[in-house]
Amino acid sequence: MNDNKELVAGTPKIKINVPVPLAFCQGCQHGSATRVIWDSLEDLGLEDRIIWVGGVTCGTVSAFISDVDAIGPVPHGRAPDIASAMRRLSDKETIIITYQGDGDAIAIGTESLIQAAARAERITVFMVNNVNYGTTGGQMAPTTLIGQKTTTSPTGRGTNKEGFPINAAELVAVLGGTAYSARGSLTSPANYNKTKKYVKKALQKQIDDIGFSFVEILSACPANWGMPPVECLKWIDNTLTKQYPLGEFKDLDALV
Ligand SMILES: Cc1ncc(C[n+]2csc(CCOP(=O)(O)OP(=O)(O)O)c2C)c(N)n1
Ligand code: SF4
Repeated sequence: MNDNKELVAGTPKIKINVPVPLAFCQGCQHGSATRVIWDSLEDLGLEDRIIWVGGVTCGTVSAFISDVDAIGPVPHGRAPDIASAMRRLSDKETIIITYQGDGDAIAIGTESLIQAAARAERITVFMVNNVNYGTTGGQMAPTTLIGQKTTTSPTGRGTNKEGFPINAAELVAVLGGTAYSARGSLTSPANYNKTKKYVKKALQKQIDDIGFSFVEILSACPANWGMPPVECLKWIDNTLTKQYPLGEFKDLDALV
């Protein structure tokens, strides 16, 4: 390449290398959520130093479609526990991440997530929040919006019996062991790039040995939301972000 030219695009190093079609529904954003993490790993030169712990989610498949070292699906909700054990058994050069759904991370796995953050485990948890249990047919999750219809809240989530949504990124941010917490979306190139910035910062906290890091990624689930993919993106921008605002909730250079 001519020395005066800067490479602004190219073939990704981490590629999908399975000879079978992927299992995602049309317009599902697990693919984009995976890619924003892969992009960030490549930018930081981490693709050969990572272990990807796949939680139980439609996105579990992301763990196995590239050459990135991965295990999973691990028992439902327990990815932070497995990742913590790996952290303690690995050298510092190894980067340990989990890729989880919202049901995995903040329903069945709440205890594992919160305790890993409180212990300041040097791991990075990515929680892909599509406000329902996608894999099993669109049941209500702790993240489901008030009034949102799901297969187990057919008239809309009420607050009397079903309670209130959980904002994981804000919740994790208040824990002493958390060095970084943020929430991004993937509804536009600008939002993809912002989310990528959050993902890279979260990984950097682990590289710098500062503490636990967490990124929640809002993600469309057209099949269970009953909307065409483009409507899903608008719904995320106009409705979902009212309950789940985008941005950074904690960014520490050292734990206090
Ligand atoms: C112990 C246990 N309970 C229940 C299940 C069934 N199960 C599989 S995936 C899933 C929900 C996953 O939802 P979420 O984490 O939100 O990810 P999504 O599929 O929406 O990406 C459930 C309940 C299971 N696999 N293991
Ligand atoms: S059910 Fe939802 S989360 Fe699962 S693959 Fe389909 S669109 Fe994606």
